Amino acid sequence: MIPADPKSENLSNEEQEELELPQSERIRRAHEDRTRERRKTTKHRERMVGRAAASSAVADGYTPGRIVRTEAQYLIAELEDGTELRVKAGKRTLAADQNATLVTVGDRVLIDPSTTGVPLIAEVLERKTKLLRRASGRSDDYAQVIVANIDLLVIVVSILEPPIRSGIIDRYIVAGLEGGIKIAIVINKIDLAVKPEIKAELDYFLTLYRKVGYPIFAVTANDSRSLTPLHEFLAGTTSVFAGHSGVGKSSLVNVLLGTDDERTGELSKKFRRGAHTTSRSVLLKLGDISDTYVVDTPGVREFANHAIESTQLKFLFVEFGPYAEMCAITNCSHIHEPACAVIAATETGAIAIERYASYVKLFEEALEQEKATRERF
Ligand SMILES: Nc1nc2c(ncn2[C@@H]2O[C@H](COP(=O)(O)OP(=O)(O)OP(=O)(O)O)[C@@H](O)[C@H]2O)c(=O)[nH]1
Ligand SMILES: [Mg+2]
Ligand SMILES: [Zn+2]
Repeated sequence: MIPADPKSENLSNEEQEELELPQSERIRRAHEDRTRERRKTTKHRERMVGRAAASSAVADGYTPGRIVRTEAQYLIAELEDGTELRVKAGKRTLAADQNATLVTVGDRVLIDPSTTGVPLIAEVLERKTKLLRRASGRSDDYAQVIVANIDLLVIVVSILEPPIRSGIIDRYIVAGLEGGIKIAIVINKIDLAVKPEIKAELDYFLTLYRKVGYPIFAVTANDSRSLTPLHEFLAGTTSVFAGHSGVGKSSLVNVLLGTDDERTGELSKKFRRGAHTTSRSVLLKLGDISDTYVVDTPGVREFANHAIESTQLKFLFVEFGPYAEMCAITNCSHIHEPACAVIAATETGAIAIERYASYVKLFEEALEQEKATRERF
């Protein structure tokens, strides 16, 4: 499980000798060393995290991997040689990210191969980016990490069935930006945009988000040619497809993969909404293009943003920037202040009313969360 280092000419004699040992002996020794270390220091955690960053993982006897999906209580890690390994996380699993989901799809992990039975994730490495949502049914600020270490959030909506709403798009934009992730928007099911008023709505949203500055694609999973620009855009990235249930995330992923691997579902006849077909996130390699991965996620009914400071929220609505400079009051929240240039720009239509409405909604939610936090302490 521990691949010999191909760059072995850079190793010291001792390390070189280590590599010549049978793999089982190497693992045993590495594990012994680690156990000794562990006992030596109380600052063990910090050191482990620091060391992991220095990527001495293999020399330490740990196998690096990336979590690609879950399977019941287990996680499936893809190892560097491309093979998959069933692993688990436990009380002894260390994580740089506190008060958040311990392990999730996209996480880079170090696996302890010396444990008997299902190997244990020794450590979850620091997440470069993360997509967070507020954990339902919890009042503290615990963050549910939907997916980690992705470059691009592809917000999927459908023009009809279910109908497009900017509220969910803006929530995801905020969550993506907050997590350090780039944004793209996909409007699916354009084959259903037949009536002139639906076509007009499609054009309206395309123009709106293009103007704000996010790449946006109008596609239909029923015609793979409509996906060519998106396909090219995804090359070289690790992206996550997120959105309401039934908008066609899995259908699109299937077309992009050129397979039927991802299960897709029927819409409920009554509501024309998705029936939550995809039940867990899965990271997939996009066929022939190297280093291109996509994570298909289960559809959400609603998306509650994880705690964002009310005073910081305005910076995530990028098109407010040029107007905010002209507000009469410094640190204007653009909610109630007199001579607010953002409100004025919304009135003239320079800022889309939907975007401003999303801002107000999210601002109020942020205030509520801050109040709840104050009351807890
Ligand atoms: N007309 C039309 N139907 C589509 C299109 N894309 C997907 N569908 C249909 O929409 C339904 C839902 O598609 P899924 O791909 O399962 O949707 P999903 O977003 O993965 O849903 P969840 O897994 O529940 O989140 C299926 O019946 C698809 O056949 C499209 O471009 N046009
Ligand atoms: Mg799905
Ligand atoms: Zn203002």
